[in-house]
Amino acid sequence: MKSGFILICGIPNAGKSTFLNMMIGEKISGVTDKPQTTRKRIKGIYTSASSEIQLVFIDTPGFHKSNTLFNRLLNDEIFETTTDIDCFLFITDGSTGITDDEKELLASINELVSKHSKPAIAIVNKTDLGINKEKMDYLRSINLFKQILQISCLTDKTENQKKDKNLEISQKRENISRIIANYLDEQSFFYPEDQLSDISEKEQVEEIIQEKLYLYLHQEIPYKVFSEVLLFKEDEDKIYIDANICCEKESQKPIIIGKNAEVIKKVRLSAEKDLKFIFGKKVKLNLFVKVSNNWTKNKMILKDMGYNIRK
Ligand SMILES: Nc1nc2c(ncn2[C@@H]2O[C@H](COP(=O)(O)OP(=O)(O)OP(=O)(O)O)[C@@H](O)[C@H]2O)c(=O)[nH]1
Ligand SMILES: [Mg+2]
Repeated sequence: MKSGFILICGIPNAGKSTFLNMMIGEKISGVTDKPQTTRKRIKGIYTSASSEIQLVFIDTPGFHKSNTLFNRLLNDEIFETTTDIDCFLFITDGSTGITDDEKELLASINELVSKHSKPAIAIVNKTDLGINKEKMDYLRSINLFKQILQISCLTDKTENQKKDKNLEISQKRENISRIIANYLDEQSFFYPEDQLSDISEKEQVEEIIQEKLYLYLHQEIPYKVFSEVLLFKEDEDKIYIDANICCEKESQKPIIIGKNAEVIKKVRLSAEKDLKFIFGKKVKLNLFVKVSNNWTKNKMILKDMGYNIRK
C-alpha cells in the first residue's frame, strides 16, 4: 500500500482546484476564471480502485506577492505545515510564460524540498491551449522535479461523449496517481476508502456559495465578500440552509443583490443546483446579505474564519 499527503501549489488560476476535482471526481474545491478563488486549504482524497494507492491532495490558495493582511494569510495557508507533506505538486498553466511570482514560489518549494528531502512533481496543465516552450525549458533547467507531466484537466463533455470521456478520465486519474505513488513510501491508508474529503458539510456549502459569488460578481467585489452558513437542517427529502453573505461596506450590498435581486438569485439557484448534486437531495437555500466592517483587515473575523493570526 502506498499513501501520502500531496501539497498542490501554484499561482492563481493555474488550475489547482480543477485538478483536485478531476482527481476526486467530485466538486470539492471552487473553480472560476478569477484568480484567488481558493482561500483555504482543502483536502481531497483519492483511493485507487485496486485499493493499492491513497493520495490525500491538499488544495491551496494561489501564491502571489502582496502585502495586505488577507493576502499574507492566503500565502501562509499554502505552506502552513510542511512537515507532514510527502510530495510537492506544482501546477502551472502550460500555455503561458513563466512569471516572477512563479519563480518565487518555485524557489520556496525548492527550499522545502531540500529541507525535508521530499520529492516534487510538476503538472503542466491546460495543454489544450498550447505549450509555452520557455516555461518548459525553465521547469527542466531548475532540476527540482522528479517528473514533469503535461495534462489538460478539462472534463467538459457532451452527452454523446460522456461514457468514453468518463473512462478516459478514470484512466487519467489512475496514471497520474501511479506516477505520484512511485515517489511515496509504503504506508497504510489515512482515511476510509470511500471518503472523498475532510471538509464538513457546512464548509462544503460555503465553498460552493463562494464559487458562485466569484462567478456572478465582477471586478473587486468577490474579493470583498465571504459566506458563512448559519443553519444546516435536513429532513427525509430536503436540506434547508441559511447563509450570510458578508461584505465590507453598505454600498456593496445593492451590487451583491443586483437589480430586481437578479444577482443574488443567480447565486442561490446555481448553488442549489450544485448542492443538490453533491448531497443527493433537494436544497432550499436562504441567503442574507450583511455588512461585516472591513473584514479583510479585521483580525477577529479572520481568526473566526479559521485563519492563523500571529501577533
Ligand atoms: N482550457 C483549460 N482551462 C482550464 C484547465 N484547467 C483549469 N482550467 C480553467 O482555469 C481557470 C482556473 O481554474 P482553477 O482550478 O480555479 O484555478 P486555481 O489554480 O485553483 O486558482 P486559485 O484558486 O484562484 O488559485 C478556470 O476557469 C478553469 O476552468 C485546462 O486544462 N484547460
Ligand atoms: Mg483554486
